[in-house]
Amino acid sequence: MQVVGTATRAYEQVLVSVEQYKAFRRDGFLHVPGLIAQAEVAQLARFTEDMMAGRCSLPGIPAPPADLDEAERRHFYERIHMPHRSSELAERFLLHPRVVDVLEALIGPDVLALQTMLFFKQPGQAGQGFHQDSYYIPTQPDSLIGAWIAIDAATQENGCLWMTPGSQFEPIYPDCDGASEQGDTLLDDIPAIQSASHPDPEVNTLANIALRYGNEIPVPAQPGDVIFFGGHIFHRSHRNQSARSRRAFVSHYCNARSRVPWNHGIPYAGEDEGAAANHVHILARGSTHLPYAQPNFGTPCAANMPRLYGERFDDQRTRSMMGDGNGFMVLVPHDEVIHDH
Ligand SMILES: O=C(O)CCC(=O)C(=O)O
Repeated sequence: MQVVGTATRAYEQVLVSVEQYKAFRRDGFLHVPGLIAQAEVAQLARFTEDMMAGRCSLPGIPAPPADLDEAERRHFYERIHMPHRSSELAERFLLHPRVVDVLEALIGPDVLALQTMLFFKQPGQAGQGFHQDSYYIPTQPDSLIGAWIAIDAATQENGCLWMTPGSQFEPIYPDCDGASEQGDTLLDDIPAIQSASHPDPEVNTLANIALRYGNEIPVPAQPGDVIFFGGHIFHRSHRNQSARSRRAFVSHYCNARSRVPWNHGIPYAGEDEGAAANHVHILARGSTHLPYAQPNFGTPCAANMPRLYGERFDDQRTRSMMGDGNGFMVLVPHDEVIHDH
C-alpha cells in the first residue's frame, strides 16, 4: 500500500489490533491506555482550572461570578457543551490524530467529528444515570461513537464510567416524556422509557432494562487513557464521592457517510425541509459524498489536509478497514481481498 502526499504526519500513527477491534464489537467499548501524552492532558487540566478560576471564558458560557469563594467557583460548572466551536484547544482534542486513528479502525475509514463536552465533576458533583448516546445524537445509519479522555485518574470513588457489555446490541429505547425524538418506535415489544440519564434508577426506567444484564462493570482510567464506546451501549457514572476532581473531555463522532440530522439543538440550514446538518460537522478522516465543515481554528484533519488525512491514494479503488494478516487494522483496497465463498 502506498501513501501519497508531500506532507507527513507529525506524530506516530496508532495501529489498532484486530483483537482490539473484536473486543470493541464484543463488549461495546474499548479502553485504550495512555493514548494521549501526559503533557497534552496537562493542557486540558490547565484549561479547566482557568475556567473555574474565571481566568478564561468561552463565548456564550457565563464565567463564575467574581463574588464566589473558591469552593463555589470550583462547583460553578458541571459540564460545558461544544467547546470546540469556540476554543482552539478543544478543537485540537476533538481532532486529535491519535484518537482519530483509533476511530478510523473502529467506525471508519471515514470519520465525521460532531460534538464535544467537558465534564468538571468536582467533589460531590453528580454522575449521569443510565443512557444510550444515540438517544441524544441521531446518525443514519447509526454509527455514533464516543471517545472519553480521562483528564484525572477516574476511580469508582470519584465517579468513573460504568459499562454494560453486550447492551450495544440493544435498540435505542424511545421515551414517553418527550425528551428525545430518537428511538426505535417501529419495532414491537420495545417499551418506552422515562428520564434517561437521571441518576436515580427508580426514576430512570432505562435502569430496569440495563440492570437485568447483571454484568455492569466499572472502567477506571488514568489521565490520558481514552475509552471508546458505541452509541447504543447502556452506560452511566456515579456521583464524585471523593475529595478529588474527576474531569473528562468527551467527543462524539460517526462514520462520515452517515446522515446527521443533529446540531446540538441549534437550528441549521434546511432543517425545516428535513435536511441534515452534516455541513456543520468536521471531516476528521477519510472522504465522503456528504457535505462537511472546515475546523474553525485550522486544526489539521481530512477537511483541510485531504492528501494526508483524506483521500490519501491516487487510485480510485474502494477501501475498507480490515485485518492486514499481521494482526492490525489497515485500509485495504477491495480488489486485494481474496473471497473463499
Ligand atoms: O463522564 C461522565 O460522567 C459521563 C459521560 C457519559 O456518560 C457520556 O459522555 O455519554
